[in-house]
This record gives sequence, structure tokens and C-alpha cells, in this order.
Amino acid sequence: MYDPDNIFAKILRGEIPCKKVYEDDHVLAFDDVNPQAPVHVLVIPKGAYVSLDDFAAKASDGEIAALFRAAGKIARDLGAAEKGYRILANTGADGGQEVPHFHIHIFAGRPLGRMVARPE
Ligand code: DGP
Repeated sequence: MYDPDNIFAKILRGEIPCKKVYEDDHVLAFDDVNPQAPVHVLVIPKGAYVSLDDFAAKASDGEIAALFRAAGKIARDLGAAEKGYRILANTGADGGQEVPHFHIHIFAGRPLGRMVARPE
């Protein structure tokens, strides 16, 4: 069940400020409040989807295309496409998802290391 009081829903309603990077009819992107790389942008659908699982099952083809086109454009416009970058979508408890509104992280601006850390 989608929680309409999650922090990204509040950002979408303008109740909490964000540093906007991109917006179109279906997508909002903004800087992560706790950046893990010199570039750390969150790309979110405007629709109420909890996770990638929810988004892939219920979003329209237009919403899905818009999100991925936006992510690619943002990375390119931020100058990340040439040296490379990483996209990440934490999903559910084992995925470490903290905010229950589907989002894609874009990280860039430094070598990003291993894809997944091994357990200690
Ligand atoms: P995840 O673990 O994938 O659910 O990542 C959630 C991200 O959201 C995390 O990197 C920090 C970011 N975040 C949490 N609250 C806020 C906020 O109020 N504003 C912004 N810009 N980012 C936030």
C-alpha cells in the first residue's frame, strides 16, 4: 500500500523543498539530501508507486518510458555520460529501500567502486 505521507510524496506536493534537477509531466528529479558521490540525483515518477515492482506492474508505458528517458537525459546533461555513472533502485527490505516511493539513484563524478559490498 502506498503511503501518501512518505517524504517524496511531500516533495511532489511542494510541502518539502528540493533542489530540482529536472521535471516533466511524469517525472521529477532532485539532488539527494545525503549525497554519496559528487553527483547524486534521485529520479522519481510523479505517480504513486511504492517500488520498482509496483511501478513495473502498474505504470503506463508512457510513464515507464518517461522515467528512463529522463534518467538518461539527466546523466548526459550533468556531464556523466562520458566518464560513466551508476543507476540504482533499492527495492524492499533486503534492497535497503528507505523511502517507499519508487526512485532511481544516479551516482557520478568519481570511480564508484564495487557494485555490491561483500558482507564483513
Ligand atoms: P533509498 O535507500 O533508496 O530509499 O534512498 C532514499 C534516499 O532519499 C536517500 O539517499 C536519502 C534521500 N532522502 C531522504 N529524505 C530526503 C529529503 O527530504 N530530500 C532529499 N532531497 N532526499 C532525501
